[in-house]
Amino acid sequence: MSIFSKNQTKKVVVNAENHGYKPDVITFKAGKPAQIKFIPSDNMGCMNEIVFKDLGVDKTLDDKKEITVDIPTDKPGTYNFACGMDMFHGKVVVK
Ligand SMILES: [Cu+2]
Repeated sequence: MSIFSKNQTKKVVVNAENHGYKPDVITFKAGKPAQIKFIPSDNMGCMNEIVFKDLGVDKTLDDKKEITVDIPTDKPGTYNFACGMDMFHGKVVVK
């Protein structure tokens, strides 16, 4: 199987005590399907909500379950994300 047909999946750990998102910058290659899995931790606070304003995504990390966000990779771009109160930030770069 060609590596070019492979999905790109990356994990981000969410922890309000540990300065937010680890990592807080996630890079994907344009042209391949891409997803981020947000992994909740024991210390969530308002970070239990994940907002991608540009993508119209607003999801809740309930009950310590991870959530998956699909990232469009049809063209290069940057998508910012934040917690529900817009205090913690991260960004996704498609290039
Ligand atoms: Cu917050």
